Amino acid sequence: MARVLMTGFAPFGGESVNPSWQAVSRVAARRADVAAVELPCEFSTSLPALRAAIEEHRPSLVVCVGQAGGRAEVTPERVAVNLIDARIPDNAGEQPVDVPVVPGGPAAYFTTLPVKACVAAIREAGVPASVSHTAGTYVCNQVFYGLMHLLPEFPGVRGGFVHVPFSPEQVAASGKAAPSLSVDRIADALEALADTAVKTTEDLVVSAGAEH
Ligand code: PCA
Repeated sequence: MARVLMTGFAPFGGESVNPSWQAVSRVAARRADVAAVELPCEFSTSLPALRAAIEEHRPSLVVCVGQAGGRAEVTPERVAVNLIDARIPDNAGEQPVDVPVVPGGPAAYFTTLPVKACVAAIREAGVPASVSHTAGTYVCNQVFYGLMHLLPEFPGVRGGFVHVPFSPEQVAASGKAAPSLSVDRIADALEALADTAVKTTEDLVVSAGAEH
């Protein structure tokens, strides 16, 4: 039985691949203790798919991963907000604006991953990383919020969300001037993150704050 469940997303926004799914499936191919599941980039189906994956794999750690095109680093997310405000339609053509992920739910949830220790471990593995304080208001934030809302049903299970940059192939295919990281390096980062999260329950007390 897999100890760690990693999810990635289907391609969206006109892309033909999503490095989050490419990287988590690569980690699962490398390691018997990691299961990878692809989530649809759809507001109506992503959270039922996440619940089904947790019920199937019964992990002790859940790491959901998504693409954040334009970011240059692997960024463990600290906080999920109870807000959907879609800039573009999802893969089902839905574009909800200013609706909660969970009606009546708390405004926000914090990750239960030790994000600072994870960032230190990812850097140690040679991959650029930093803590992020916003997962946006699109499907990734929805999945992150939904995960943190769901986890109390699974006592002892910790989890959180990580955004990753474009892959070099995506940047080359579109000609956009955006930073990128190879799928192998993203996979290295996710392995370091999972290993650290499994063994670290108290996060490092170091500054990772931001003024903006
Ligand atoms: N990134 C999007 C949704 C799916 C993905 O990989 C986001 O950041 O919301």
